[in-house]
Amino acid sequence: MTAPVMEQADTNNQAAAGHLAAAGRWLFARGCEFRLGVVDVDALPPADRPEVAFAGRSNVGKSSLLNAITGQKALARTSNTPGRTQELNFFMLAPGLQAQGLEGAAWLVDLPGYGYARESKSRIAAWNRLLEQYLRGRPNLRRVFVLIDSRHGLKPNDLAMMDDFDRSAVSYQVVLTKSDKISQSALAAVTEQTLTALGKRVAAHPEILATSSEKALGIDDVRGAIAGLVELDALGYNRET
Ligand SMILES: Nc1nc2c(ncn2[C@@H]2O[C@H](COP(=O)(O)OP(=O)(O)OP(=O)(O)O)[C@@H](O)[C@H]2O)c(=O)[nH]1
Ligand SMILES: [Mg+2]
Repeated sequence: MTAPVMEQADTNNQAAAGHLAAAGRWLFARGCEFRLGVVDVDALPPADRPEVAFAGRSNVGKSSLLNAITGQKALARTSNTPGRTQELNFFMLAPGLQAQGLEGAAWLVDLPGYGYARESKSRIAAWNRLLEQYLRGRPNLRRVFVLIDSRHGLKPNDLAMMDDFDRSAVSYQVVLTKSDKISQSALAAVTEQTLTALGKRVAAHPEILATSSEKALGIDDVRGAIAGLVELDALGYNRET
């Protein structure tokens, strides 16, 4: 008896994922614009619409993923120099749409990277303080995507940040990056290890996504995950179109 029920659940999940991927493509086809870079939490834009943030170690591929999901090669600055993105950069998704009289579907936030070599203690402290203040000031933050290099898996500073998210009940989802750099079997192994490590974490999303910005893999999955966090109906999205 259980097998057909499981199959039905799988079919329903696949259908839901398909709808979200379509919604994600619709949403991200409506463009994305850089609005402001913030170095001080006093300068944060109003917390009045859904927000998702991208966090992760320096050089993990945050800015590249933002460029890939928005289809704009130079939207967020990318570089080979770790620590390049020093501010919180706010991007307005679908600026031409409106919901509840407000412009845009959501804020996408490119957070400064952490954990690059030779980082001073004072810089680590400043990063921690900025993140803490940011999280405290953003009740509209729907999810943080925690980017993890698929070649390296979870590192101590990733775990420390997730501890903070668990403690402050900030929902987060792991996204493996640079999947083009490893074999399918290595990707399966790191996925399994990561899922096991996330199992007991209260604020972790139970699914993880594997992506390559370079080869455009998993990009619709990230778009779909974001589409599931915004007010699609209020923004005028019609499933049938
Ligand atoms: N092969 C491959 N390289 C990637 C991918 N994503 C990013 N990179 C490269 O990794 C480097 C760092 O990418 P960024 O997107 O700048 O990383 P970041 O996380 O924004 O870095 P910081 O802003 O310094 O924290 C760049 O050289 C990218 O071209 C990917 O999917 N595949
Ligand atoms: Mg960056």
